[in-house]
Amino acid sequence: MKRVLLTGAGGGIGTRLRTLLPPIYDLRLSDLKAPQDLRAAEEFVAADLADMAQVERVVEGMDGIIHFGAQSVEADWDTVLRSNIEGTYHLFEAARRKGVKRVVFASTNHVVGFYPRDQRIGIDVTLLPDTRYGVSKACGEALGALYTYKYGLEVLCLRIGNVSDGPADLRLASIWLQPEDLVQLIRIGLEHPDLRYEIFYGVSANTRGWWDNAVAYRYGYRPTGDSETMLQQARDGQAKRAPDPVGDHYQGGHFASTEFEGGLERVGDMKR
Ligand code: 15L
Repeated sequence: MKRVLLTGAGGGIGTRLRTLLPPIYDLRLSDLKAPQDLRAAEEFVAADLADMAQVERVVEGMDGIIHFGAQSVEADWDTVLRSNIEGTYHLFEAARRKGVKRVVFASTNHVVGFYPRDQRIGIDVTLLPDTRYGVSKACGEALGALYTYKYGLEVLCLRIGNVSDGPADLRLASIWLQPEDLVQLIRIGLEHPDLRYEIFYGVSANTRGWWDNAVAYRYGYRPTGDSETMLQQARDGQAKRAPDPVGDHYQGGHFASTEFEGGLERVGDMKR
């Protein structure tokens, strides 16, 4: 794996990857516009994911793609439709047309955000998206499966928790992903010889984690981060949050409680 395209290079995770990945891959960065701090040694090609011709141009000549370009939180339907559903379709279709073999797709924990926090879940549970954003990422996972089985791409979907230097509240302590562990996951996605189509949770080895990431471990993932070492910081952050009975119940947190109609008793928990 030599030439790798990173979409969403100007976003929060993209910015971290611009530092962490260059020792490993020859990167082409892309986003709607160039990061302000673009360095002379960095290659940047602007592209709007909503425009198929631009996406084809940016994937040309790449061996692999790390696809982080997206609307990354909840938004109105037109926004998620254009950026995340049509945009991800363009990305996979352009990869097929241009012969790019591998795609690492940034999915999210919000495809399963309506599972309660006291339930440990694997990757094979019924999807329960907590937002239109979560629905759009579930569509991206499905597109990845289609392009793998129908057209021979190889795709890793990462249901990412929260990438940061440390957890800002207790929910984030359960879903924290240390940036270096994300790099391990990306390397499996781009380099593992046995990978065809898989879904992993993008999460570190948090003592208070909610997700069974056995499939990732089978591919050799060995996370080194555990948010327990920063628990006090998470507790302090939590103490500053307003109580949120719905958000505090579900794994998706405030993504789940935003626009939620009625109380928790209305729907109950999915029991499988
Ligand atoms: C996500 O999918 C978001 O992209 C990120 O900004 C975080 O908010 C994260 O989920 C989360 O669940 O906290």
